[in-house]
Amino acid sequence: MYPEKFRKSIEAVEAAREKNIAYEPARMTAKEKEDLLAAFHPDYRKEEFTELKIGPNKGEKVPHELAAMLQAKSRIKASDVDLTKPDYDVDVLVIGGGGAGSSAAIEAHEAGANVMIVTKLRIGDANTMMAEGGIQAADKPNDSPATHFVDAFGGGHFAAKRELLSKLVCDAPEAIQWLNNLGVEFDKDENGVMVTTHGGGTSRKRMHAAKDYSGAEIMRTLRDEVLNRGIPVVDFTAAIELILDDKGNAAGAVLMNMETEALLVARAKTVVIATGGAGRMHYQGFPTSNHYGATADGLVLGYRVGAKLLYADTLQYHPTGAAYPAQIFGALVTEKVRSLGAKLINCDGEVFMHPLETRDVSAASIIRECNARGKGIDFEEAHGVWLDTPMIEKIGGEGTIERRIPAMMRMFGKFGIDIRKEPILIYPTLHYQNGGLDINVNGMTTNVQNLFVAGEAVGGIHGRNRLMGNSLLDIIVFGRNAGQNAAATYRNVELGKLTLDHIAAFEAERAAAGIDSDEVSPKLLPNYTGNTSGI
Ligand code: MEZ
Repeated sequence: MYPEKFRKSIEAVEAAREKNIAYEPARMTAKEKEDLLAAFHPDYRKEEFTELKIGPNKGEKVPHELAAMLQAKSRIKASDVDLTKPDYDVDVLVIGGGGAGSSAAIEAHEAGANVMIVTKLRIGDANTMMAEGGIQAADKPNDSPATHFVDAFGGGHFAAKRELLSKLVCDAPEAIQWLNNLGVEFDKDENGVMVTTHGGGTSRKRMHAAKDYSGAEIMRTLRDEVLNRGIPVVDFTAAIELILDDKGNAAGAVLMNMETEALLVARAKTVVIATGGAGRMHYQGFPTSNHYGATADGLVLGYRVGAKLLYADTLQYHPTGAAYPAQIFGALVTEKVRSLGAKLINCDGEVFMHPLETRDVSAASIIRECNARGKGIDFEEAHGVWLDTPMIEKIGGEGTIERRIPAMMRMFGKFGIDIRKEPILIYPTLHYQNGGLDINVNGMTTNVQNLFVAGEAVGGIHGRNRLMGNSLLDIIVFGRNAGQNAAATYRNVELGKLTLDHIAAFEAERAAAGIDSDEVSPKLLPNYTGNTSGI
């Protein structure tokens, strides 16, 4: 239920609805996009970034909050654990129990490796679970991986590592079949053909979905597969430091029981970091669509042993986070809502942009509408612009919302907002880290041997902006890839003596750079105590 004072603006949206449905807003030119991003996208706010003083990316800019974690102290000293008596001894250690970690574990297991998953929460507590709108794959007759590549490369500002993006799009059709065979219930028509839609920046309809809970459906299936195979999952246990051997290669991790804080040692011939994203870092004070554990842990673990980061200065703000009511502030309002026809409308009932521009451009455009043009809804309770969901029913026919985006209908329905009849208020929300650890096409970090990375902790697959549905795709393609390659690698690994010498070396670097903060990392969980801002 909206407060009475929102009414006047809602009436303006209603009055203009028919006209706005018919109106086809122009796409922005490349120059218009560039200028818009420079002026309004949060990645361009210089004061929100700082130069790293130590580590492999010394001199590069990252958000203040990330710099604090990357340059923080370890949670332990080397003498806190006995590396000669490992609690676990495996071929492949997967850190993270989301979609990427599960896919890696399944493939490593399939290849005969002794694999174990360790996760600080439970298997499935991950951004995968939160993904709604779908997963891209060019598997229709009018589409091709080459077209998919062109869309994603342009959408990412031509910055993606070509070989990674190429693998992503070429392996996509097979990834969909793999998921389908595992039991993912994709939306299909009466002939059993998968239904696909557009996303922002896609030139073909290639978004495969399970209604608007695609990630939950994929995660459910992967989790079942992990458990059915009997792959050990050590939950509520965080990796807090990587272990190297005396050759400088990855050789396991120090683990911490989240309840008792007891330390454990996992020795491994290969390690896969699949720790996910960073929304709970709340960069620049933004709310987030991410799950509770998204605190950039993998980036910290990798960085401290010398693994390089790529594009850690670029984040994705999903254009449509829920802005009202407060209980769901920042929650994801899937891009599929716009794919199905809903347009973004300002407080005067005007369409101010094409609804399917790429995400960075859409977010910047919404921020401009609210902050520079004074055309946002701006009340004490909330600010943002309208997403005119009733358009969907008018375009697709009665029942479209319930059939295609039932979770969205339910989320708002709980607060007395019937999205079939009333628009919803949205504002950008922190959604995805475009940057992460730098890998080669085998999924191994470019400079630490036997250390693999998959999923949102990787940088460079999407360049400086990711298109919708390419993240669910990358967790599958690069999760499987990491698992397969870790399994192929471990057979030739002869582990040397395990060491945590890098902790003291990092501490010395901190001291030499004059860093004396007492903060420790990885962060593991957000700290909301004493925070009055609501995030
Ligand atoms: O890829 C995503 O981030 C995604 C599918 C999100 C969404 O809008 O549903």
